[in-house]
This record gives sequence, structure tokens and C-alpha cells, in this order.
Amino acid sequence: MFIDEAKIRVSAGDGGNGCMAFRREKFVPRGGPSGGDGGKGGDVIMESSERHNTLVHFRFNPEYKAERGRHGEGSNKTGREGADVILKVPVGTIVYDEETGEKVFDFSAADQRVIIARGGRGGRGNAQFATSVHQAPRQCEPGRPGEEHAYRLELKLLADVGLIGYPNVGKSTLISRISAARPKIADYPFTTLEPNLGVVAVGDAKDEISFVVADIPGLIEGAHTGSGLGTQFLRHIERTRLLVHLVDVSDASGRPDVVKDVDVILGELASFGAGLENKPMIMVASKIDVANKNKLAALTRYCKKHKLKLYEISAVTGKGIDELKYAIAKKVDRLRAPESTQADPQSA
Ligand SMILES: Nc1nc2c(ncn2[C@@H]2O[C@H](COP(=O)(O)OP(=O)(O)OP(=O)(O)O)[C@@H](O)[C@H]2O)c(=O)[nH]1
Ligand SMILES: [Mg+2]
Repeated sequence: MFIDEAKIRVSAGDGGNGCMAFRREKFVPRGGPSGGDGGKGGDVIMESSERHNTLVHFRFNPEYKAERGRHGEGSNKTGREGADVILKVPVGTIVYDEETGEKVFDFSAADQRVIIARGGRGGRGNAQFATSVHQAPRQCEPGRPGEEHAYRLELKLLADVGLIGYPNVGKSTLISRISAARPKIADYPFTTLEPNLGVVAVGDAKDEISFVVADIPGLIEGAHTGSGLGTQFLRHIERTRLLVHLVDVSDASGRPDVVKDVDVILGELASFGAGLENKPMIMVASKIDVANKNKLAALTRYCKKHKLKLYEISAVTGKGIDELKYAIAKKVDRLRAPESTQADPQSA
């Protein structure tokens, strides 16, 4: 099981202090108490969202603080409430109290909201303490402090994107380029024996898209009948939204016909029987730094004919990696939007 984890500290806003004041107006001798109440401090709220899929953002930004309430003022003016802070988490996030280890909440659906640190109440101003026998109270309250908590967030990762292709085409090299995953990379087939997951974040904090990529063992002809490592690990990409299909266009592959390579892989996906061959797919020409021009041209023609987008990359020089990363992020984001469930899964 692959788990994404983050620890955060949250503090709600303190309440504003109550105010002590007396009316001072011309022709109104001995005006009454007029100190307003302090405003309530902002809450820290957690909300589940379909558009978020990892906790990577919280690992880089572990502290959150909501605004404090303003102090009360004279003329019975109540202080403004502090603004809330809303933290968006992926569906599937489980929140634990870091100190007690207790489970606080389990986000099982989108748009669930929980207050994870409550803002302090504002203090009462002296106007609130006036009674018939005590008409000029000099008493007012300070605001209450906001709650502070430490939480541990846990999310079982589900891959959004599956990397597929023959062995040795550079799948593990690619995931190590775009995520923090560090799988074994070597110049022989079947280096990867078990799936590796990597978390990729694209864009700035405000507009961030993050997704999970699965690097799986390479496929070969006859994999569905047990050749090579077989196809059982394809179940790890059954629930992905997008497949990224790497095709080695260098001479290192030892296979002369890239179009046949593509057909073999698609055939193996189809034989697996979970509809993998119908998933949206981005095609990638890998090892472009040492490309065989004829192979690249043949793959380009094939993709044009089948209306598939082709990206050319070199995981060694870095060429084309950013473009590919952004294209994947954009596509994943679009596939996550609820209306896209109706869309044609073949459209690239
Ligand atoms: N020249 C060149 N070599 C590359 C590139 N990408 C990967 N390689 C090399 O290709 C070999 C295989 O890379 P891996 O990332 O292990 O390939 P893989 O697809 O994960 O292979 P399996 O795990 O066996 O399925 C390694 O020697 C890499 O250094 C590239 O863009 N250019
Ligand atoms: Mg590998």
C-alpha cells in the first residue's frame, strides 16, 4: 500500500478584546458605557475536494493560522470577525490528532467540511456589563484564544497516470525526473519488478495541480500468457485516468519496428480485459537524444493517423520533460472535472 502523509499545525484566530468606553457627547452628561465586544477569531476549516489528489502541498506548507478577531470599539462597535482559513484535501484523506493518535475525521466524499481549530470568542465590552444597579461598569473581557492543534494527514494513494511500454524504454527514468520517486534504473529489461508511485506537483501554490504517477514493469509480447513478468501488475493502473505510453525511438531497443511495438503493447492491454486499451492515452517518443530518425518519423505518422498526441522527450538531457509534465497535468485536471465522465475516452 502506498501512503502519502503530512503533518500540519493549525491555529485558529484569537478573539478580539472587549472594549471599555463611555459615551461622551455634548449635552449628554454622564453617558453610559459604550464599549463594544471583540470579534470572533477565524476558524481553520478542512474541506474535501475532487480536484486535489495528493498531500504534497502540506509537506511544503505545514503551518496555518486563521486571522484574529478585531477588538471591540467605542460607540458599541463590535470588532470584525477574523477570516477563516480553508484547507482543501483530497477525498480519502484521514485526519489524526498528532498528540493522541485519535482519528478525527475521514473524508469519504467530496465537499465535506470540518472545523479543525475553532476561533476564540470575542471578549465582551463594558456595555454588556451594565445593570440597573451598576450603570458605569469598568469591566470588560479579553478575547479567548483560538484553538491550536497538530494533525497528521494520511491518504492512500491511487495513481492518476500509468506509465506503460516495453521494458527498458525509460519509464523509471521519467518518473525519477518528474517526481521524488527514485526507482532503480538500469540498462537491461525488467529492472522494475514492482510498481513505483511518484507524486508530481505542477504550477504555483495558487494554481497547483498534483497527480500520482505509477511506474510499472515493462510489457512484452505474450505478457498476458505469462511471458516476462506477465500482466498481473496492470491491476495497479486499472483505476488510473490516463496512460502515458513510452516508445523507445533509439536503436537501443533492438526492435526495428516502432509501430509494431505500439500494437503489441495495445494488444497486451486489451488482453488484460479491464478496458485499459480504451483509456485516454498520451504517446511519448523516448530517448530522443539518440533517436533513429526513421523510427521517430514512423511513430509520428502513426500518431497522426490515430489522432494521438505525441511528445518527444529525453529523460537524460531533460528535453521535452516540462512540456510533457504540463500536458499530463492539464489532461488529468480535465479528466477529473465531473463533466468529463461523459466525454469520449479516446479523445486525446
Ligand atoms: N540516451 C538515453 N537513455 C535513456 C533515456 N531514458 C532512459 N535511458 C536509459 O535507458 C535504460 C533503461 O531505463 P529505465 O528507466 O530503467 O527503463 P524502464 O522502462 O523503467 O525499464 P524496466 O523497468 O526494465 O521496464 C537506462 O540505462 C537509462 O539510463 C533517454 O532519454 N536517453
Ligand atoms: Mg523501470
